Amino acid sequence: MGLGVLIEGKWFSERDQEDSQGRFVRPSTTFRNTITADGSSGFKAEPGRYHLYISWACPWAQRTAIMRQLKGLEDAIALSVVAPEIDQNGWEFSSEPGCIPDQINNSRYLWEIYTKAEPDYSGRVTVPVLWDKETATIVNNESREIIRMFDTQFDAIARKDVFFYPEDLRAVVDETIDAIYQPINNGVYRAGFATTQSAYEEAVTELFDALDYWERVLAEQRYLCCDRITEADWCMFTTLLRFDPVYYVHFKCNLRRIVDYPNLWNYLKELYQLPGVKETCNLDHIKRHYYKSHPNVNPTRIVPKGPLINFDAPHNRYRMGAALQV
Ligand SMILES: N[C@@H](CCC(=O)N[C@@H](CS)C(=O)NCC(=O)O)C(=O)O
Repeated sequence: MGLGVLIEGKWFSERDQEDSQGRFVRPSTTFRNTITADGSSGFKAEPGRYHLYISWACPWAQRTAIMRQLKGLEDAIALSVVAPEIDQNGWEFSSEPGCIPDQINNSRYLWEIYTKAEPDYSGRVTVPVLWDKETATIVNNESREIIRMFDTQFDAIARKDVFFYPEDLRAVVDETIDAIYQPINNGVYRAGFATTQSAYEEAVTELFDALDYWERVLAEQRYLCCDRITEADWCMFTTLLRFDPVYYVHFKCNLRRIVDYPNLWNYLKELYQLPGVKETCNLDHIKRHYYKSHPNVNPTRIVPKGPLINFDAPHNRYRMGAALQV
């Protein structure tokens, strides 16, 4: 497969990731502690205490980078960025353009962070990783939970007064994040990593049914949950950004492109153009990661030149009413 795994603290460069029907199965993440504003969880929101490990290529990790940026947490939570291509050693730190080496643990590979946190760790080594310098452990490696913590627990530290989980919308935000996860965020991977025709077709059908549904929603309202940007929009955004450059070709999600959906496409451009967001969009890392890191999907590891997409082109979402200022 080309993706590795830690077993009792030892790195192995190959692992299986499909079930007996050829369906891609994403195991759940393991570090699930929370940071709280008052420290009641054992991890208090404090400036300089936490460190975020990401890849610009990864849609889950980019969610956390976006939230850090939009909340104005760049000074409070420092960043390390791995190299885009995964080889037999998994994610690797580097000083090539766009990367930021690990100045906290001085690791060469990301798996070293996992074994520092838990010497006998068994499981996948994924980004994002939120590291606590004080207790020298991983607080959490689940993007959805990390963005929630940045959004709701760092009020006293965040430089910007924006919220993406408003009290009156909490249920609908959670439902929407759930609703888009399996068919869309994970759906592109289920299509791309399927090893049987039926598993692929199941995933691709569910994916496009869901995109068609949200296209209709966005014809009526500006964002996924209402007329305000919420965490659900950022969960959707990182998948849409990669769709035409990568998923359409590499993962065979090719019934339609995002540019063929007028509402999704304009919505994608609007989110991309909000201040701070495009700084987290590294299409070079994104393309190199996918096309070069999955040799079973793309054995030549050739990265296509196109498509030519202008995410900065004007969008038409203003007609839908006021946007949140970020
Ligand atoms: N559930 C995790 C998923 C993270 C994830 O799967 N990250 C991928 C990159 S896109 C990864 O690090 N994969 C390496 C591997 O599977 O070995 C989250 O949302 O944070």
